[in-house]
Amino acid sequence: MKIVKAFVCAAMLLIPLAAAAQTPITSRFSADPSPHFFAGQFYVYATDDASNSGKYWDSTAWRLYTSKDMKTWVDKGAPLDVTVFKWAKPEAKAWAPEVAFRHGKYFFYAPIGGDKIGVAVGNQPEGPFRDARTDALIDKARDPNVGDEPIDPAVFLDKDGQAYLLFGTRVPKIVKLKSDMVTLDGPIRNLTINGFPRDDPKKMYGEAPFLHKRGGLYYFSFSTGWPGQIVYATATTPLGPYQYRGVILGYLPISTNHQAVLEHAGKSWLFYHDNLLPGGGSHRRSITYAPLRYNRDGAIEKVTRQTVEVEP
Ligand code: FUB
Repeated sequence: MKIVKAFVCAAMLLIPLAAAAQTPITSRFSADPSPHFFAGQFYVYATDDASNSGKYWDSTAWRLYTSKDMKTWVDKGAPLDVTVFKWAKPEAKAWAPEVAFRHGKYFFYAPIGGDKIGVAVGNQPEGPFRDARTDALIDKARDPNVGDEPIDPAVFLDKDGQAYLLFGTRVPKIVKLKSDMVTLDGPIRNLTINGFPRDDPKKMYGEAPFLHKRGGLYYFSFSTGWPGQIVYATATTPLGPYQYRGVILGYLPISTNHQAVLEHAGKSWLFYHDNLLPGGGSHRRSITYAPLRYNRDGAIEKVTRQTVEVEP
């Protein structure tokens, strides 16, 4: 009995400790993190769930949070909103952003209205950003093979200098970018993922494509749907084909899951959104992160969502 009591006490002590590990970076509802280390500090660009209607993801501006130590985060407001793109409807929804640094400039890839991706450019990571073109970089009405929804842009800059833009729902899309980062270079291709587990029909590509490289291997991570798990596949070339490898993060109690990997100073983190703030939900998400660990064979260890797993 004493042993049982001791175990229960220890478990009770562990609960707040474990829950504390899953802390949102901001008390403002936000989602779809695009994390970076630029100019000596951490930057997270995000979809703004605090200014949406609460019934849909219909906010029209993106948010930025910065940190020097990944513990204390500063809300830098809205570095960009859809009105910067004169070709966009001012009420068009502003979804999962991406930012890339090249040639001393910061490129902001902005999915607008669910059918276009714009690109803005700035000299500082916090902006201001101006439209880098006079039209959308990706436009469902103009470009072949963009799929159902050209959203969720992610940029991967390989060591050989070739940049790639990934995007899309249901079928992952990849296209080369010219060195200027604002022009497509060649066709939009489908990205092939082989080896999904046959016994799980829910294991498919949904959205949130992200590409990073480690030890010569390309890691393609994504959400499997609505709701979705974050899973990954690997390949020896950026264009694939990719081989399914496993789950990084399980289902969350919200309808979406959207991740990005940040690597800095030999460390690796998975940023994603969750339901961690009071009053939260599928349209009121919160950004958090967890360490990302690899096994010797290059497999990614599954990230434990501790707030759920220690629940009695
Ligand atoms: O935030 C709006 C949409 O929800 C994103 O584009 C998707 O990735 C999902 O997180």
